[in-house]
Amino acid sequence: MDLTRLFTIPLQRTPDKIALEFVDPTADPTPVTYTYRELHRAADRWAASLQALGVTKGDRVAFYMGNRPEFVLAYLAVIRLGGIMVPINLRYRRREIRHILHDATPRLLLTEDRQQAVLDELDPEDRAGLEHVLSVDQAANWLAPEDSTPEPAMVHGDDLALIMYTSGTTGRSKGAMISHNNVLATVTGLLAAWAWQADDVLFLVLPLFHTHGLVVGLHCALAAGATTRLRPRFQLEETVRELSSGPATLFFAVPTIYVRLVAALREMEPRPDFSRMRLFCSGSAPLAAETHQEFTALTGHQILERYGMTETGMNFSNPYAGPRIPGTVGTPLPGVFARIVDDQGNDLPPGQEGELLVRGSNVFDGYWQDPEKTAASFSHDAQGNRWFHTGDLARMDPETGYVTLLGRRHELIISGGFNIYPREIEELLLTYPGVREAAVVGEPHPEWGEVPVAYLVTDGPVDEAALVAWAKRELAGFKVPRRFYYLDALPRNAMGKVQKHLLRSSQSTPTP
Ligand code: MCA
Ligand code: AMP
Repeated sequence: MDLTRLFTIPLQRTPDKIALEFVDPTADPTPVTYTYRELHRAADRWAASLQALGVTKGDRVAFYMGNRPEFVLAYLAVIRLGGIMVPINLRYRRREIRHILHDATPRLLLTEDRQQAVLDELDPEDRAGLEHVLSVDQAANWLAPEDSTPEPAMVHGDDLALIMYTSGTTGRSKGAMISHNNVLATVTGLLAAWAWQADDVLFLVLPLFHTHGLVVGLHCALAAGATTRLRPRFQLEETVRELSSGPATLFFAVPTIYVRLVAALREMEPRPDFSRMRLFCSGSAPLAAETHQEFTALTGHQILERYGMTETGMNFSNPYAGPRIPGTVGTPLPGVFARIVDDQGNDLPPGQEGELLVRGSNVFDGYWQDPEKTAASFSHDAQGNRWFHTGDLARMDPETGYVTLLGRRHELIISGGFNIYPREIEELLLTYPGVREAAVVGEPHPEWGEVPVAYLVTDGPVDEAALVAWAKRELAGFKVPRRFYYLDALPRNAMGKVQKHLLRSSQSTPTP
C-alpha cells in the first residue's frame, strides 16, 4: 500500500472538506484552498505530468522550495508514482546542495523562481545528472491537462518514499532511506497517541522539507481528515493571532518558537486567549523546563514534548491524557521498542544513563548507498532483533518510566531545530586561505538553544567579515559560526585528537 492511501478515507467520507489552506502574507494574502477531492485530483494531474517527464518507480526527485501548495501536490505525485522525494533544506547553499545532488542523483529537481539565484551558484557539472530543473512557478507551462491521471504504479510498503539528508558525523550528510511503511508507522502511532480528530485544524509553520513539518504535521493531518493551514514560515504576530482567534486547534513547533512566543506573551496586555486550542507539541530539540512551565503559566496549556529523528520518525512522547513532565520526552510511542545500554551494549537498569537504542516499523533501513555507515548504526540482540543506535544519551525514571534525554554521544549541535555537525564546518574552514586548524563547538544560546562557534589557528590576522561572507555562500547561514576565537594551537590529546571539552572552557582570544 502506498502512503497516499492513508487519505482515501477522508477522500471518501468528506471529499468537500478543506484539506489544505495556504496563505503567503508577504505576497498575495488571498488563501489558496484544496478540498480532499481537489487535492486528490491535482495530485493525479501532477503525477501524470511527472510521469510524462519520465519519472518512474525508484527515481529520485529533489525538492528545493519553500512551503506552498505545489510542494504538497508534487510530493503526493512523486510518491504515488513510486518515486522518492529528496527534500533539500531551503537554507542550504552550494556545498550542501552539490553533495545531495551528487549523492542522490535525482532525475528531476523541482524548485521555485525565487531560489534561482542560489541554484545559479552551482557548477554546470553539479547539475549534469539532472534531466530537468523545473520551477513550480512555471508549472502552467509543463503540467499535463487538468483531468490527467497517471498510469498506475505498483508501490509496496517497503519501497522508499523519501531520502532525507541528515548531517553526518563524517562531515558529509547521509541520506536516510525512509519507506512508505516507516512513515505509516509514525503516522498511525501519532494518530492514536495524540487523539487526532477529523475536526482538528493544524496551524503549520514548520518547513515541509523536514520530518517534523512533513510527517508529524502534514501527513497526520491528511490521514486524520483534518485541515492544514500551511504558512511559508513562522511569523510571531500571525501565529499569536491564529492561536487566539483563528480556527486552529493544533500547533507544532521547535523550542526556539516557544521561546519567542513566551517572550512575546509575557509583554502582551491583555494576554491573548489560547483556550480554543487543543494541543501544543514541541520537538526536534530539547525544550527547557522553564519554557514549558512559563508557557503553562501564560496560556494554561501544557506543551506535549515528544522525541524523534529523521532516521526513525517519532519514538517517544509525553501522554496526551496523563502527566506531561517538563524536561522529559515521555515513553515509547505505540509500536516502538527502546533500550538504554552501556558502551558494551549491555542493558542498563532504570535510573542509569546510557545510549538509547530503538526498533520498530518506524525505523529506517539504512543510509543511501552507504553500507558502512548503515552497519555502524545498527546492532543485533541475542534474538536477532535489529536495533538502531540513536546516539542520544538517555535515562529512564525508575518511578514514572519517562525518559529524559541528557545529551548526545556525537558532536551534534542543534540550533533552532536544525542539525549541525561540526566536522562539516571545520572541513570548510580549513579550505580558507590562512586557516591552519579549525574546531567548531556548540555554545548555549537562550533563543536558538545552541549556536556554532569556531576556534581557529591561523597564519596571521583573518578578515572575518570576508570569511563569513564566503562561508555563507557555501553553507546554510545557521551553520556559519557566530563567533571566532583565535588560538596558537588547538588542545590535543596524545593521539592528536582535538579535546573539544577543553575548548569550551579555554581562555582563548575572542573575535578581535
Ligand atoms: C534561521 N536562522 C537560524 C535558524 N533559522 N540560525 C540558527 N538556527 C536556526 N534554526 C538565522 C538565519 O540564517 C538568519 O541569519 C536569521 O536567523 C534570521 O532568519 P529568519 O529566516 O528570519 O529566521 P526565522 O524565520 O525566524 O527562523 C527561525 C525558525 C526556523 C522559525 C525557528 O529556524 C525554523 O523554522 N526552525 C524549524 C526547523 C525544523 O522544523 N526542524 C525540524 C527538523 P542570516 O541572515 O545571518 O543568515 S528535526 C526533525 O524533523 C526531527 C525528526 C524531529 O524530531 O522533529
Ligand atoms: P534530526 O536528525 O534532524 O532528525 O534530529 C534528531 C535529533 O534531534 C535527535 O537525535 C535528538 O538529539 C534531537 N531531538 C529531537 N527531539 C528532541 C527532544 N524532544 N528533546 C531533545 N532532543 C531532541
